[in-house]
Amino acid sequence: MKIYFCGSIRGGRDDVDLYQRIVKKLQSYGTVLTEHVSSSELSERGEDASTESDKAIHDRDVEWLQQSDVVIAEVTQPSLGVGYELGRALDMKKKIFCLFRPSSGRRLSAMIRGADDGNMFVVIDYREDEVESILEDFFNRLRT
Ligand code: 6IA
Repeated sequence: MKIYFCGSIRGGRDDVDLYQRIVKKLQSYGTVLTEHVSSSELSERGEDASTESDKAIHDRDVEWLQQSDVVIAEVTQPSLGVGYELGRALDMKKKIFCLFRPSSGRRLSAMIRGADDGNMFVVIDYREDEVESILEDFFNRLRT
């Protein structure tokens, strides 16, 4: 299974440790195409000295999105890129699972919460300590 993971990069890297936990768990279910999203070397200001152009990043990510079987997004840290990916993925009719932590004190965008159709696009509120079990439930349900 090819898994596309979305998490904030230029939107802010506060949750990068959690992204690492998510990616590690996702790797037990398939190939994570966007493993770099959880890299602690990737900062919001681009201090990783990446030589890739924004166009190359965009085009490659859209290509990976097309190839993916499922899209998992951590949406607590607001990110334009993640919102854009989710809109594109919805249009591509991908199975989408968004994870949001109310304990952040934020309110999730209505354009993400309101896209939940209980089937192809699902948003779930969770606590950090339950992230692995939330993902287990999601993948178990996918198989049935
Ligand atoms: O707007 P954001 O940067 O927060 O968007 C984050 C989302 O867009 C992630 O889910 C990624 O899949 C995608 N994305 C954004 N920037 C990159 C990137 N390099 N490499 C790969 N995917 C990306 C950014 C380079 C830079 C900070 C050195």
